[in-house]
Amino acid sequence: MRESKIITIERFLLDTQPDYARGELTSILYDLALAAKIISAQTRRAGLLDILGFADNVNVQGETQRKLDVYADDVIIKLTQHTGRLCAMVSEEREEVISIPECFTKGSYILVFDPLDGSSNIDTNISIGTIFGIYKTLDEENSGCLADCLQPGRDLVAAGYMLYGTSTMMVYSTGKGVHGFTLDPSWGEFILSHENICFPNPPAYFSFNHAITHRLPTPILAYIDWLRNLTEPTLTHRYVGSMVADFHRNLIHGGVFGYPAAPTKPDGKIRLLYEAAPLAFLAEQAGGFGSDGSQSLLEIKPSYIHQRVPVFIGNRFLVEKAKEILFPKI
Ligand code: AHM
Ligand code: MG
Repeated sequence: MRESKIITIERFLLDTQPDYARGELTSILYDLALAAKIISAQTRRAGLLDILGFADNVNVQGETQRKLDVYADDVIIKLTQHTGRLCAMVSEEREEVISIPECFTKGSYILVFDPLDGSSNIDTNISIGTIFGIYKTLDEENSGCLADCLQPGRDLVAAGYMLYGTSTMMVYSTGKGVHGFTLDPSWGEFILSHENICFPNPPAYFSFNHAITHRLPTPILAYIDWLRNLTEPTLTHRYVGSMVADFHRNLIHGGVFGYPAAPTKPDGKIRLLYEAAPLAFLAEQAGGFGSDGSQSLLEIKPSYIHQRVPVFIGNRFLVEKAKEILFPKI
């Protein structure tokens, strides 16, 4: 008989931390789990606390920041910048690299994050999430300069996301499989609920925004048609509009999420550093693949921190088919 166990995220992190991490990476992940609890609590009370609606600022992407975006960004920075583990951060909500204030010790890791992915869904009570990636610095001095932040996804030492959905989950990988934890709100603990997640086969879903399909180039339309007409297996279309939620559903049930380039969005919409690369890292760890249509998302070195990239991510054979159709061998 299989003995059942209750394993908290803290216990799992301590038991599985990589040898080289010396506890530092483990503490960053633990701080992020705490950030997830705080953001989740605020998300649940959003309507009551008059948090819904827009903050006054427009972020670097030209999008109006919602109050919860600002809150989530603030929580992550305040929980991590003083710990002596990080030497720089990049957030979707901040134009420049975030330096660690002089009064705090610098560490040897870089944290990149989208504090609240899918924020257009906040005021309609639809799942949203946080995405993060963690890199090592490139130099011994822990300077935390721009070059440290512009590393390809292949060099990630850890990545993950938090999903604020029907339950709150934290899913992460340090390069040894993908593991998911569900928050028990009454205990305030993340409990291991999904160990060693792999994309199942056959997959069940494909996820594209069909409102933009009329603007897409013919080869992309041919690929979407291939997905639509697949018979073994047949795929159903689902699109939340929060990439983290679409990715999570497809990770659990199998499928592919795509946000291609279009004439109006020549580089696509998804940000490489803190959205696409962390999810591509998780996808590979779960037996899947993430590509920009021609190459692995993990091989692309960002030229600037808010760079956008076309994205196809999910079960490997579904993603590889995109390249076959987009770049046929002559
Ligand atoms: P955000 O980080 O500002 O929320 O934007 C990214 C989101 C993704 O989560 C989602 O897949 C995409 O934008 C949805 O875009 P669209 O509404 O064009 O389909
Ligand atoms: Mg966002």
